[in-house]
Amino acid sequence: MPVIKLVKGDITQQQVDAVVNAANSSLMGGGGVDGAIHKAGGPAILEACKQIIAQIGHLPTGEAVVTTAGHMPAKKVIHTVGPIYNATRPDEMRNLLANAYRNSLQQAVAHNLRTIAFPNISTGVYGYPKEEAAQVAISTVRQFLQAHPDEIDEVRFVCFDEDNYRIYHTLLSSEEVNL
Ligand code: AR6
Repeated sequence: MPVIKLVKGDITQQQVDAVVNAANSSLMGGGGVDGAIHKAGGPAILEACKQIIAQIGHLPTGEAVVTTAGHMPAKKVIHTVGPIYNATRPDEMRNLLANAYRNSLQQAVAHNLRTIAFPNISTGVYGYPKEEAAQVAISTVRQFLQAHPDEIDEVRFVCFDEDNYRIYHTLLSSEEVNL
């Protein structure tokens, strides 16, 4: 069975098959974890993103694509786009955030990437409440792993800020996970 792990730190330093990027639909880089990934991986990532955008125009919210990880220890980057939080549409927010996690995992399976590190998608600039986002992230990942027990070895939640780390620690410590 795959394991779920929790670490506090910088996703660009993770030795995994794939790190997930909380990008925007343009895939042209930005701040937060997106800026950190492009900086750590170097220009090869933006080059690959430009080629993808030339073909698809933009990456819709909830979808995911794979590029090189450039100079990072990871083999690949899975770019996904979380929702910009809108409190008047909570169901739509949950669905879009769940799609971002699920489609990232689907891309991992499609590219035979067996260890995947996720940042806390949408909980920075995009304003998704951290506790609710963590519940969506954990339940979506857990469901996916139950359905694909032989295709993924590890999902690692990489929390950069103390708030998210504490929330994930509380939610995950009641589960059979490797903390
Ligand atoms: N490693 C892991 N997590 C990080 C790192 C890092 N190096 N740096 C920040 N975080 P955000 P979003 C965490 O704003 O809310 C960008 O400009 C951070 O603590 O990066 O999905 C894109 O281009 C937070 O918990 O992403 C988009 O325009 C989490 O990453 C937009 O921001 C997500 O925060 C996407 O917004």
